[in-house]
Amino acid sequence: LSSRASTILSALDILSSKEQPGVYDGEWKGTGEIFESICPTTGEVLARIHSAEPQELHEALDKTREAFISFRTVPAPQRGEILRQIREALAAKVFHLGALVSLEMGKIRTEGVGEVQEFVDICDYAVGLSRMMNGRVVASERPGHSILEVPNPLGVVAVLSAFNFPIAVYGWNLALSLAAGNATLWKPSPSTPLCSIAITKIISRVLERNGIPGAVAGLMTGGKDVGAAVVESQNVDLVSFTGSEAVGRVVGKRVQTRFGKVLLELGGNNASIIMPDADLSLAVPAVFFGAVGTAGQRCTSTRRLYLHRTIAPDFLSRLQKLYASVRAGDPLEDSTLLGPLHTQAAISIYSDAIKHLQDTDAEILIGGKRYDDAPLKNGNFVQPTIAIPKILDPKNQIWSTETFAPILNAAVFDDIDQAIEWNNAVPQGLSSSLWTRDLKNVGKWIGPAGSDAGIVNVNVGTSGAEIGAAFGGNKSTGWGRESGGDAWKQYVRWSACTINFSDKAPLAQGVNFPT
Ligand code: UN1
Repeated sequence: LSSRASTILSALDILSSKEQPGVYDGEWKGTGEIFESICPTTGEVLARIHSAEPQELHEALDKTREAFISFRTVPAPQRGEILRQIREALAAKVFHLGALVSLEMGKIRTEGVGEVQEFVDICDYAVGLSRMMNGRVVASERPGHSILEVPNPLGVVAVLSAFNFPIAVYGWNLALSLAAGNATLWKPSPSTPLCSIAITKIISRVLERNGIPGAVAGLMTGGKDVGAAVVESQNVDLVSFTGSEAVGRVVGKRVQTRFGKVLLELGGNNASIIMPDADLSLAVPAVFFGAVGTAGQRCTSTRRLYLHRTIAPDFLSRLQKLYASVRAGDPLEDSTLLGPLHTQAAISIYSDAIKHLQDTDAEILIGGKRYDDAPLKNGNFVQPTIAIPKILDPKNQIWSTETFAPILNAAVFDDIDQAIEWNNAVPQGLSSSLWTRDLKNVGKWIGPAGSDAGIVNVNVGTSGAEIGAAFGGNKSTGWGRESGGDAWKQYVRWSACTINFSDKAPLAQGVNFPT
């Protein structure tokens, strides 16, 4: 193993070269199939992880349920105190954890640290929440009666997370789930097991110190079979899934079939719209970050760019200059802006999309190829690309599919209504961004005839949302909301409790039923 990899792994207490267990339910175990964690920058195998075999899987699910039974009676502010300690433990390791994200997932250093910061932030939020998960007192129509709406812990929450945010998305779920009094079982992407092991080790130590069962924050690495077993388990009350639309459709149906709760964060296919009065000195760098940041592998990445005709040539020439200056390389180096794609398979997805653009006579303004000189050719590096498709039909696959790679398709419009129509014409509805100084445009954009997305920004790019507002999208993005806002309300079970403290027992609606 390279020395920088060993340094990062040993700082996080992970056995580098050895095979190691990838299941935690109070104890570390795993004697199932072996998964490799492969560095996308160099191709080196970072570790081999044993996933769960079926018996271990069932045991872990049972232990998670038992952990819930004991944890649900811990008062919410005490759960908040545990979250505060988790926050401190994560903050103490933020740079090493960020480096591990860069090493294993491939995003650049500042973004790796940034996603660990999201976990720290949501812990802060959830500490406060632990004293604010309020129910309501509702006025009863009957004398001497009161109605309470009471939030109670829900049960077991399974989090199935994706490779692109191997730490933050689990953080959003765990923090709310733990504040709400649930036990959480994490099934991470099989290609980022080390991130999940490092985080689970940190959290399990805090739980242990507080005498809380480890299975309150369990881990279950593995592939499709393990994911399917978790999704189908009657032991799991809420499945929070982040991933592709195709898999999300299956997960949604399966959970619904057994009447479980589901929270879906699926594809994004996000547009930025640039009006003639936009401040281009802000808009151009924002589109650059949105499209090239994380090598185009955020759900919130900018994939479509709609430019008003009057500013289109100027905008594109400025954007091209930034693209030409991009420094591709090792994501752990401070000067790098562009890391690799996460897997080799993603290179084919990128190449197929470029080929389809070429076959349909799109103009490729810049990019379109792999980096095939050493050392970049050892990793999964592709050039960020701007294309002007000939085809303008938003239903065409060029515009309607989410390609998880740094390809930005641009088109010119004359009228804001046209741009909003294009923005909304795709199946997905995660993030969107309008650049203008005109209040009339803003009003339209955020109103009923505006953007049909969960994130509707003005003079802010499509990616990089803060944790305070609810995060999620409409339509084929799955309608899920995580993180801030009212998202916590999904992690509890609500009871409407009518209490009679009078000497009579009247029926509602004045119904008379004499005995
Ligand atoms: C994702 O890509 O799955 O808003 C999450 C953002 C990040 C989270 C992205 N805070 O881009």
